[in-house]
Amino acid sequence: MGPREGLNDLRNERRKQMDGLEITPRTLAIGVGGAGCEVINRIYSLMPMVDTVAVNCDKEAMHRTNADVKLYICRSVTNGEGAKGDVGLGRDCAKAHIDDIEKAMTGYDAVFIIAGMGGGTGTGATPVIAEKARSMGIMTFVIAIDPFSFEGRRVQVAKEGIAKIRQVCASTIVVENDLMVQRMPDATMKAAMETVNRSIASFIGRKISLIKECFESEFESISSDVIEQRLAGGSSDLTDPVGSRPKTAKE
Ligand SMILES: Nc1nc2c(ncn2[C@@H]2O[C@H](COP(=O)(O)OP(=O)(O)OP(=O)(O)O)[C@@H](O)[C@H]2O)c(=O)[nH]1
Ligand SMILES: [Mg+2]
Repeated sequence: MGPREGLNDLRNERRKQMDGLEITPRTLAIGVGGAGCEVINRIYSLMPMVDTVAVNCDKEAMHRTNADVKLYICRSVTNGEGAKGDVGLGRDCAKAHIDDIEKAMTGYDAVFIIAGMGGGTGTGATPVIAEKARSMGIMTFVIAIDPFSFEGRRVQVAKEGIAKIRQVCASTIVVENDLMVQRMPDATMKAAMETVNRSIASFIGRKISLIKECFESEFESISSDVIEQRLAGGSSDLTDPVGSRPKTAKE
């Protein structure tokens, strides 16, 4: 038996051991506030493999939203009266429910947080949620929707909100509602926003597939390295975890 055949046998053996292993990373999409929850609705209905959480201070919007977990976060802070367009209240509501938020994110490897900027809930709660996710060691991405430039005061509120989110999460992507005005000049505001929501949902779907592929190919390549080292050392014992540990610089 030549060395190549030996290597192939060991690879096949290793694959058999890996077959029963679930190495899929756990990914979660969290929508915050009105716009975020609209995107979550879409993800929930079109991408059943993605776990979803909806966070909002708006009771009626909450009823319209479908998600695996719904967190209505303004009961204690505003007595259930919403965030009233106030960023400080949005932030306080998220802080008041930080244990629920943590519980909803527990066990996930990657989270995508989606929120519209310029109102109270999405702008105020998103930095709190992103910071918590990062402190839990979760790979964290934020998709922040910039309001239309004709929305007045909201534009400045959004700018400050995005800066705050960037302080806690470097992987923040800003999607501008304005882009749709340029691309679909005759569309209504609602149609333009729905187009943005659709593209965010499909972007997240693609990123989640990519993360899964990366994890899987990484795992495969680590395994084959270990196999090759083992073969070079003349041992066929693949189950000894100490022996298969890569050497550190000191060793
Ligand atoms: N693309 C898109 N943008 C939206 C949608 N709804 C609202 N927006 C934008 O997001 C900004 C923030 O709005 P919301 O998400 O409704 O605000 P909120 O976080 O619920 O804030 P409060 O209701 O004040 O607590 C708006 O100014 C709009 O520009 C939506 O469905 N899609
Ligand atoms: Mg709202």
